[in-house]
Amino acid sequence: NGVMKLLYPISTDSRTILNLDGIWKFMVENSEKNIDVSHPLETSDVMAVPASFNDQTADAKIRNYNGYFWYEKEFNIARILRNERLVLRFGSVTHEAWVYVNGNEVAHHKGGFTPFEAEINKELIEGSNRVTVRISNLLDFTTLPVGNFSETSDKHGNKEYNVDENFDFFNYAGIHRPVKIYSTPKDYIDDIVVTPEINFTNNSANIKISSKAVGSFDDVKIYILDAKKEIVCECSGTEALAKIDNVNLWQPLNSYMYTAKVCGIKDGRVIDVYEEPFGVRQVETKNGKFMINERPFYFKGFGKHEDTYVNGKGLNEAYNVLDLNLMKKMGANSFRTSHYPYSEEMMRLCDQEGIVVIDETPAVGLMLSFTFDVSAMVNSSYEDNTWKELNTQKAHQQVIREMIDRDKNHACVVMWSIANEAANYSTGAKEYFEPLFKLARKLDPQKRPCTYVAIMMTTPEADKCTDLVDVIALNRYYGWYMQNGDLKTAEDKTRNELLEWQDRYPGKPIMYTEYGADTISGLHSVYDEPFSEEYQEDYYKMNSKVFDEIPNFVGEQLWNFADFQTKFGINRVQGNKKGIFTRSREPKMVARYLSKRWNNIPNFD
Ligand code: BDP
Repeated sequence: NGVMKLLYPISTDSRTILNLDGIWKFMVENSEKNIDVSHPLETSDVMAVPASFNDQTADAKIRNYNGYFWYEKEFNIARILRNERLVLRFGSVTHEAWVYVNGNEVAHHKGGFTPFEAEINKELIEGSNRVTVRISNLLDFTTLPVGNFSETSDKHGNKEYNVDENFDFFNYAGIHRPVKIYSTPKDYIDDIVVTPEINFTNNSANIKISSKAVGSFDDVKIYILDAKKEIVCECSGTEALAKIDNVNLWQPLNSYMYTAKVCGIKDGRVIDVYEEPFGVRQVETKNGKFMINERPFYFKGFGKHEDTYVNGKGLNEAYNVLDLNLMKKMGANSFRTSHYPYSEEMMRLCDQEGIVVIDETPAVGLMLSFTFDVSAMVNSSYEDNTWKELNTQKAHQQVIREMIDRDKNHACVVMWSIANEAANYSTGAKEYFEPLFKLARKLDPQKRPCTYVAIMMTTPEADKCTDLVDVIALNRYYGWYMQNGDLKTAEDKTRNELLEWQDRYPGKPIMYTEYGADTISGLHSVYDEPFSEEYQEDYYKMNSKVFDEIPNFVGEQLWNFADFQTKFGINRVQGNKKGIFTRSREPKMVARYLSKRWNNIPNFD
């Protein structure tokens, strides 16, 4: 029941997959009517899965609904599979889910961006089966992301829930990622941890492969396959060590993927087989540089969202492929999974394509008061009560655990982002973040660098926890939210701040994880006014110029790859318009400038 270490479902000689994606029944919960899970849902509404429900409806009430809602689907299991272990798995359900099979609860999971699963053999019956999911999209001060929650009642006295997002993206919800039933034998491989260690002088690598098996195997045998699926070497045991000579490294935009084929063996027979892809690469920070395979890497790319028309935050693989192709065409090499872990399908694609990823938790909105006035914050005892009023520590530990559990073997992941724009300037921030960084560093078998992404007001003087981060990752909007329209002053501010960071922390690499300007595609101005395509281009040119002057500056990830949906607000015209591409991925004018710039900056210094 609930969370486990989760291998991505694949089919092998010992495993198969049934796909439950498609059309599901849908209904919002109505407090007047009790829902009896022992009977099929009484509704004629439907929703496609995987996708958010919000943009599939023509009903404004459903589109903006906050509360509990239900999905249901019927399925059959062929007799031939009944003796296998059968696991029902959700790639993600946003934000909390209770899962029933034929009316019996099999799983409960809170957290909208990580997978969960349950064995369902006991609940299955002959003939038609029913999977029912109750979902909540509510957010409050205990959840991640953080939402401002309130309860009211309608004119009949029925409860109504309100969630005001404490963050800048629409609170899309539903069954966002694939739903599968996969089979394994009764004795099975449960988890695989791959830790490569490169010997650069003789061009070889030691690969540590720890496998966790459930049930009894006499032995675990591992074959390392190269990209052509030919055996490179073999080893055995639950703690195995493989040595690859003449190793092909995983490099940014030059991916090479190996496979660890792990076989559980009993009485001389292979009972379970699992194939885990992995890349061989090393990351570390050193002397103000971000090193990949012992060379100083320069991040070029984006903060993104999982956000497309109609699908909302639901998996959209065509857009994933297009987005990576647009990135490569622009000379970008990386992105951040702002502001939550992205689909496993996207992570596997990035491994394959050599796209470098900063993997971020859903910790966004950890800031309860907002002002651009930093003058008070430089006081070391400044306190805005965020860390007294929020109660997210438990959820935060869980999302770190689940993100690292899921993504630990991905070569594309080079850094963990523990949070986006928290109140790091407020008293209590250090006490809040210290255990979280410790946890992430303990859990990650590859010991990747860790950071948090720091909001504007966290200047070098105001930030209370910079010593926790391996990379100083800054979100800065000089020339947009501040000095709007005045790029000359913005340039001075940008330069002064970056130089100050470098002065104070000469050993730490510095990068921008956000900078951008809202731009309405097609809006032009001879006066370079804000919101015009001309202003966006000038804004980026100004920033580029300063970046190139700072020796410890290791990367630029702008905000945002594409326009995206947000809640309504007077600062948002049909969403956030800071995209370099529109929401449908048409380039704005600035794409040409950036593309030229990035295609001329090598991936390594
Ligand atoms: C930052 C946030 C990001 C917003 C962006 C903006 O990290 O989610 O979308 O600024 O305002 O505060 O465009």
